[in-house]
Amino acid sequence: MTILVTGGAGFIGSNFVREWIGSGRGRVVVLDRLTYAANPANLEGVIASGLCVLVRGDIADQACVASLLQKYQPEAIVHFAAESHVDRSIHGPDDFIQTNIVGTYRLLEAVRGYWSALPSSVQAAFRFLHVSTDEVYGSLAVDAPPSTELATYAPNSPYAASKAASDHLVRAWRETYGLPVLTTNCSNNYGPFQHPEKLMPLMILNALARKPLPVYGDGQNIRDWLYVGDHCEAIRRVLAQGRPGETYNIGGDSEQTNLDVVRQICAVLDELSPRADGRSYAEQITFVADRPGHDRRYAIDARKVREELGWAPAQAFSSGLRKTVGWYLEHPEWVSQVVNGEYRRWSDQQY
Ligand code: NAD
Ligand code: TDX
Repeated sequence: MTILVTGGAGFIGSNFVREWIGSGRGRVVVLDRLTYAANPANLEGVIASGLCVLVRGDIADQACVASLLQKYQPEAIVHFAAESHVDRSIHGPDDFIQTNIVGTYRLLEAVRGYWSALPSSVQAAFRFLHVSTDEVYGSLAVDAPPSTELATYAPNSPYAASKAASDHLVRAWRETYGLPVLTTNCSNNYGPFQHPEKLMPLMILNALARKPLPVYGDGQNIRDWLYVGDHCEAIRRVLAQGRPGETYNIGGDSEQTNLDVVRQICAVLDELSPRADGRSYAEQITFVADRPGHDRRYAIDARKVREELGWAPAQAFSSGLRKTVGWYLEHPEWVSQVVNGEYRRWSDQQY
């Protein structure tokens, strides 16, 4: 089976591609614009295997996407490509509107042209899986039930609004043109290869560099955490067995305040890489100004994917966190590649 993966050189996409090829499922064509968030090194091993082709290109370039589809004839698309960082969307929404909304629209149009010309037997089996986020549902009160697939959309950041718009476009291409789409809305991912602008790697790397650990506001905002490998497994299940036109919520059943997450990271680091002075990394925790429009709580009700597709997270939060901290400790060369250049300029402006 050949699949096209957009955004496959980023965090979740590259984890997905490595696992897809590692488990012998077939060939992958990665379409990625290689923005600051991408690292082609994430795919080195799989490209060497000959089973993965990396094409540098923009999902908003409809002609480029159309020619790739003609050339490689994929049986499915898994759409990860996006601008993904909420803080960046607050400082500059343009790229978010362009990639997440216009890009998804252009991609859908290219895919619609390709799909509608396929022989009917191939057409019936074709799938377009759109990877989205729990942030589209907006902020939940601490005692509110977790969001189901029927929750009202109430995005609060430019990032969340752009992802919500892309979800609506995907839905419309099903209802209007019959494209066999699937959408997944997932909670916060963590694990290897995540860009150091995101909470967990940022805290790990700042701790080791003896920099402040900047906790926004009072640190009581709640996120639901899912190990990236569990998210990838859920996507594989939805792709194989999901019902076209349906949305599946994916969550880790692991709600934590940000402050608790940061304290747990410090505790693991204290054990695996103790400070020379014997003091705890937790001393570096610093409360800083809150993120504008900072959603208080996200929580996902993932009963549908559990009951229909038999998926459940396999990785407990405590062991997943330990594995993740260990990975960053063992991969300083990856970190230095990513932390140089564009990311460095951005983080210098921020902190
Ligand atoms: P990421 O920022 O690590 O990677 C995004 C990738 O998309 C990068 O490789 C980048 O180069 C590529 N890209 C950006 N613009 C592009 C364009 N115009 N054309 C082609 N490629 C482009 O993001 P991630 O954390 O891996 O997230 C992947 C997807 O999953 C996103 O759609 C995101 O909204 C969604 N998601 C992420 C999380 C999370 O916690 N990280 C949770 C739920 C959903
Ligand atoms: O330095 C920080 N300090 C801090 O307190 C950073 C970077 C974050 N935070 C807080 C903000 C959030 O409440 O930690 C929480 C997690 O922040 P991020 O890692 O930026 O993730 P979040 O905003 O929750 O969004 C993530 O999950 C959903 C991904 O970046 C999105 O792409 C995904 O859709």
